Amino acid sequence: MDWNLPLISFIGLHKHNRMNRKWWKEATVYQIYPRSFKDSNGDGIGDIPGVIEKLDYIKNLNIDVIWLCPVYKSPNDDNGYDVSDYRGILPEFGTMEQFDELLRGAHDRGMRLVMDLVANHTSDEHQWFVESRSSVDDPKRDYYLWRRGDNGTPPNNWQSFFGGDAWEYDTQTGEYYLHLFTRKQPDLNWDNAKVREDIHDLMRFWLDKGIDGFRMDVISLISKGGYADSPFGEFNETIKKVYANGPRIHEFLNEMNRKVISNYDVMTVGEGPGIDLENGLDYVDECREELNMIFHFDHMFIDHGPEGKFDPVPYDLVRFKEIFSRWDERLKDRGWGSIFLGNHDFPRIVSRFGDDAEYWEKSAKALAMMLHTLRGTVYIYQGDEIGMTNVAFDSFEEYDDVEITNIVKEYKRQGKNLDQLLKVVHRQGRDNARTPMQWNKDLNGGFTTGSPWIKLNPSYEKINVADQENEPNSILNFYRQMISFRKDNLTLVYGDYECIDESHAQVFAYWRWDEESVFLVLVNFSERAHSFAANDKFEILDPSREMSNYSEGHSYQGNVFNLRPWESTLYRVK
Ligand code: ISL
Ligand code: CA
Repeated sequence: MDWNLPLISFIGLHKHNRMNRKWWKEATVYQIYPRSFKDSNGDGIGDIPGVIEKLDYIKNLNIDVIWLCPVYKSPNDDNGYDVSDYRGILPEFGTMEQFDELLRGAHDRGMRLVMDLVANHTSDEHQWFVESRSSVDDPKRDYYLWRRGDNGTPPNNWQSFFGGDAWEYDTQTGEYYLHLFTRKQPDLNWDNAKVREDIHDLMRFWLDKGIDGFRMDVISLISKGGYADSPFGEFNETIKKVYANGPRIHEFLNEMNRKVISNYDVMTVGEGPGIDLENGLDYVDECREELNMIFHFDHMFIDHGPEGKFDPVPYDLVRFKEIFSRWDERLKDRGWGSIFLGNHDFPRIVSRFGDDAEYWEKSAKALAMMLHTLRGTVYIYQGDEIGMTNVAFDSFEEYDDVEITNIVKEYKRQGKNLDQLLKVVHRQGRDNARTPMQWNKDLNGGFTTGSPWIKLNPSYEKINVADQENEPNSILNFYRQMISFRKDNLTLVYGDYECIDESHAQVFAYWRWDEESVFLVLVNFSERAHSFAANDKFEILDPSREMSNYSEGHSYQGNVFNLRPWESTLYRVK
């Protein structure tokens, strides 16, 4: 291949990418679920001083940004995603002084801190709701979505994300209020300008303290449309067309950006059920001035069957690759992507997309390589950097998550098979990601000296930070190297992306390139060996192997690479 041709196109087409450099585009973000991270005082609950204790650990992982899940006052119906006071810290997590210390500690180490903004709904114990529910003519009545029922039945057929009606009848005033999540999470009425101003104010409160941005919980849901029955049988379709992407969503986000966000050097990432390839760019197109990034769920719902997450089906790698490729294509030069495979709402990534048995270590590293070589900001969920796996508790009593509790109730009501459900919970339940962080092999994995709020995954004797600190070839050290390799090679951040042989059902391979370098990334998503032929987009003369989960024995001939089980290798071709 003639090198001159692609070089010309590099200069012409791709140089401007670098001109739009932003710290948050180059960042690797580490998500902390504080309840399960580190307990400092032996009450069994992770807390802010626990996070402070571990700041050096996070820094040594080469992290740039910490995203802290909610630490606000909350009755914890949904583990903090039900806020009762946006300006107060939940006492079991610590005090505002300790929060300030955490923020300083992160900044002193050259890291940034992003908080979770949960503003689609509040807790029913928030003062606004307490007042709102008190009478139909309370000044706060219109802060929430109250409707008259229809002859003793709810205003419409909307269903909660966690099962059951999305409307709760309130005897005090004889009306229903909307809650897309639990009945203790009433939805705010964003059409009310006072609600928006109050949210803007509380955002300023945190930004003025110096935090570095927000992850915005279910932000795609804040604008509600009409209140007609949903005509769709399928829940995901209902989300997209009825609950999410409402008529004023972009007006609200643009207003928030103009009035609040644009006054600070911060990042925003909106979480969005109902966001897909069709509408995603509307949220992050740089010229629209709404959000920097979104979390879409196209790949996270990939194994959901017709009945949703508790009806799992095997996932298809071709489809998986397609999702990443189509999104890259859609956002290219216009908006910015988020690269993640898990969080506190989903199973452990190595159990879900890798192999948590024989090829545990290899596959965890393979996923780490994929995360750090696709275009977009990288998000790592706590524990994935040591390859934490799913947990399989023996009974429902050992689970805590309200989503699990609700589905169990629903199965009982319908007389469905609970043994079967337990197996599905082992695979899909959110508590897979919420068992405590595994620091060492001492009592309770070093998470707490007391009795943990949720049991540890017994795997902590085998999978823990302390062991991996001492092992040069550990998953943890692989993450460290991958993160810093990406930072040193901005081609992996900004460079173009092209999938090779998209229809290959076992290997995910792609080119990343710009005027500076050309990389070839090969990830074998299977326990079998494969010979994989790269295309001739770039000439492969004497590629240098930069990163791999196999330390030796690499073989290739021309452009054909012999990949061993779960092998992932990154070559520099130029
Ligand atoms: O986990 C899910 C379904 O099993 C998702 O649909 C999830 O409910 C959705 O992505 C919204 O998640 C966010 O808001 C919820 C909260 O429970 C989640 O923890 C949070 O990440 C309500 O605030
Ligand atoms: Ca504690």
